Parts: sequence; C-alpha cells; structure tokens
Amino acid sequence: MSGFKADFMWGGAVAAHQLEGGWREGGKGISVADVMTAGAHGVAREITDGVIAGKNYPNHEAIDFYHRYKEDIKLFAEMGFKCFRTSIAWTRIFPLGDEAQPNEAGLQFYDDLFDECLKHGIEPVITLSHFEMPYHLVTEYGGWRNRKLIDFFVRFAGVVFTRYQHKVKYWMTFNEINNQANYHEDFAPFTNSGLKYQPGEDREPVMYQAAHYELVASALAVKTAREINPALQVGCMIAMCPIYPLTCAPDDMMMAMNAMHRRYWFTDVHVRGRYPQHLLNYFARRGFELDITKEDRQALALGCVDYIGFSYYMSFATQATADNPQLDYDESKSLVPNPYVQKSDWGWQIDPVGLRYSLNWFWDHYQLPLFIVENGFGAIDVRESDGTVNDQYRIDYLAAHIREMKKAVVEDGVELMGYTPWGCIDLVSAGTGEMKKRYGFIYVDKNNDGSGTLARSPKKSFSWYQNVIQTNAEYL
Ligand code: P53
Repeated sequence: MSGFKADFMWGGAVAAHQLEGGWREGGKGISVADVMTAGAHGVAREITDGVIAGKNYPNHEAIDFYHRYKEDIKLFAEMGFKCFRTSIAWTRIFPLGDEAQPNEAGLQFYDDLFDECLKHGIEPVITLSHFEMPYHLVTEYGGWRNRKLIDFFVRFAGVVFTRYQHKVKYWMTFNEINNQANYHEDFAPFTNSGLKYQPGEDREPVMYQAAHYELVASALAVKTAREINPALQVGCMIAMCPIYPLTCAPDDMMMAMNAMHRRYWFTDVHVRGRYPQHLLNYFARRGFELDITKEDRQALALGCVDYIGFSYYMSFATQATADNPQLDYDESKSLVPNPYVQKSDWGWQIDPVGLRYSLNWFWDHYQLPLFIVENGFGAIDVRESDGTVNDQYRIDYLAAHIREMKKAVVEDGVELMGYTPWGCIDLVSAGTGEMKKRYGFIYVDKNNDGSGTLARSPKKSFSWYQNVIQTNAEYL
C-alpha cells in the first residue's frame, strides 16, 4: 500500500505556447507569447510592439509539437501517463479574441490532439489561459484592465467546454493567476493579464482591477461549465511559493503572514467566492477604488471552483525591515535568501519539505481536493557522446518531492488528485525563453539560438518516472 489511491493521476504538464510552435498555422492569431524574445537568467525577455523582423521569438517554433504530437504522446504513453496537462491556445480558437465565431481549424486541432491522448488511455487536463492570450486584446483593449475581456473569455470557455465536454473532464481557468502579485516587473502582468504599464503609472491598483475581472471571468466560466455538463470539474491554478519568516522574530512572522495574504488571496476568491477582509481593508488603507459591482460579487459567489490546481517549484523567505513599519510585501524587494536550502542554476530555492507544507496549507485553508499540476527542476542537461542524458539531479529533485507528497497524503491526510511534473518534454522556458533551462524526461535537440534537429530522445529520468508510475511510487 503506497498511499496513493489506485486512480491517482500521474502524468506530465506543458502549455500550448511553450511547445506547439505552428504560430501562424490553422488560422492561429498572435498571442502575447509571440511578441516575447528570448532572455536568460537575470536578463528579462523583451516584450516588443508586435512581431519585429530579425528578433528571436522562441515560441514561434517552440518544439514543433503542433506537427509532432503523435510521436510525443506515444512516448508519454510509454512512460505510463494517466493524464496529460496542456492548455488550449486561445488564439487558435479566437485568433483576435473578440470574434463572434470560433475558428474551426483550431477547434479541429484540439479534437485530434485529445483523440490521440484518449487512444493511449491518457486523460487530457486542460488550462484555458496559460500565458497566451490574444495580443489583439492587449493592443485594442488594454488587456485585462478592460471589463470587456470577461465576455470574450467566457465565450471562449463556453465554446471549448461544449466542444470537448466528452473528451475533457478536468479544466483550470487561469494559469498561476497570482504571479501578478509581482507587478513591479513587466513579465507577470503581461503574461497573466496582457498589461503594459505606462511610465509612472501606479501599477498596483491596475493589477488588482485586472485580477478582479479575471476572477469574475473564471467564476462565470465555472458556472457555464456546470450548465453545459455537470460532470465537468473546473479548478483554479495557483503558483505556490510558500513564504517563510527568515527568523522567529514576531515581526518576521507577521511579515510572512502579510506576504502570504498578498500572494494567495486569489485562492480565497476562487474557492470561497468572496474577497478576504484583510484585502478589502488594504484597498481602503491604500485608497484603491476598484470597479467591483454587486453583479460581480454574485458571480464570484456562484462560481466557486471544484478543486485547487497548483504549481510548486520553490519556497521563499522574507523579513521585516525598519523602513517598512506597516510590514507591506513588495515581491521585488521583500524576499531574502533562505540559508537552509540549495538553489538551482536559475536561483530557484530547492525545498521538498515546502511541498508538504504547501499541501497542508491548502488543505487546512480550503478542504478542497488538490492537484499538483506543476513541479520540476530546470537544469542544464549534457548529452553524452552516445546521446544519453544522465539527469540524476532531476531524479533526485523529483523523488524528494514525491516523498514529501506521500507524507502529506499518508501521514497528514491531505486529499490529492494527482501529480503532473512540469515540462515532461523539454520546451521553451516561460520565464527566460531559453531551451537551455530543461525540465523534461524527454530530451529535445534544440538550442537557445534555434538550431537543432528537434529529435526526441528519452533521458535517464524517463525510465525512472515510468517505474514510479508503474509502482504507484511504492519504492522511491
Ligand atoms: P520557467 C515563476 C515562478 C513559478 C512558476 O518556469 C513560474 C514562473 C514564471 O516563470 O511559471 C510556471 O519556464 C509556469 C510555466 C513555466 C514553469 O513554471 O520560467 O506555469 O509556464 O514554464 C517553469 O522555468
């Protein structure tokens, strides 16, 4: 008895824009991911005004999954995947985002993709919006700062729920909706919400307004799904980086609590259908006057999610400082290194125990089924002369996290639906646009500069994960 139920959903996770490529095929429109160049650790991706000739846009081709998905799904099936998490590129279905009618070629692509999964006994788990909203909605409407986007999103959701209701049971609305708590940088506001800030603009209330419209759109999507087919299960998707106090000094503890409030109130609204009082009081203190109507509040209350999907890569730590008497959290300034954990080459703190802590935190707060829909280790892989990749560091990372996940289930009684490690096949990094930051069990021959044959080959971790699934993680 390993502790994971027999129907535990082992699988892998990706997002359309990071692997499909085919950026102009089948009538696809330009997405926000299509106007982001390649960066690196410490070098932000450039967000260009439209697509500019001569720049390197890694998502345009990505790993060409659009043409190669049959080969890739066969490899997932070989590993024993029970499910496969990907997203539907909004721009394949509504190329501009504001059309009245969907694009049939795009709908057909996902019919074929889901059929291919189901043929292999792999259940698709689908995110509606994963950092790939139509770019037209940014240029014409200002992204999610505009209330009109609610209708566009709900239309998109309704179309795909209706079309795929007999192929896809598990859905999520907005990927890592809470990344934008880090509104000081340009990346998260743009990828989450299509927000481009004016110089000198007060960014914070704009972020809260955009997030509010998204939360209303998410709730209306949940309601729509239930009307179309009550068997559908719709979750939220939260980037979980638990924030620890650097020390047990009471002010450090309060600072950590405030930080958790600022990053995770999104979950309260998704799950409970209303704003937490601490946030309403914060809006009042800061003088933010947001457009939150009575109808919005009703919509939120009627669209609570069925489960909580979340990503877990790392934990954070924070500290109270003398220049911050209110103990306000500013993600660009308030984080400090945790001296007790190691870091990846990209500075992400490696903390398997933090996963057990996160599972318990979610379960204690919400008592909703949990689904770990991303976890993984971005690393530089070296291919040996015989083509193999000895990624023992990835096996070590994943094994340590699965052990903690097991303790959360067996010892702590957390209800966990499944586990889909991120980037089960190498793909374009979201944060940096690099190929070099690899997560996969399957190596893809492609380099940062776009060179490479795109050939696929299993790494050492491939057979390791195959064994984990086969034994339901009995032996780790
Ligand atoms: P990359 C920041 C913090 C935690 C998760 O990230 C994050 C990010 C954004 O970079 O993103 C999620 O590729 C996201 C995926 C992404 C993955 O984590 O920057 O849902 O799209 O690829 C890993 O290493």
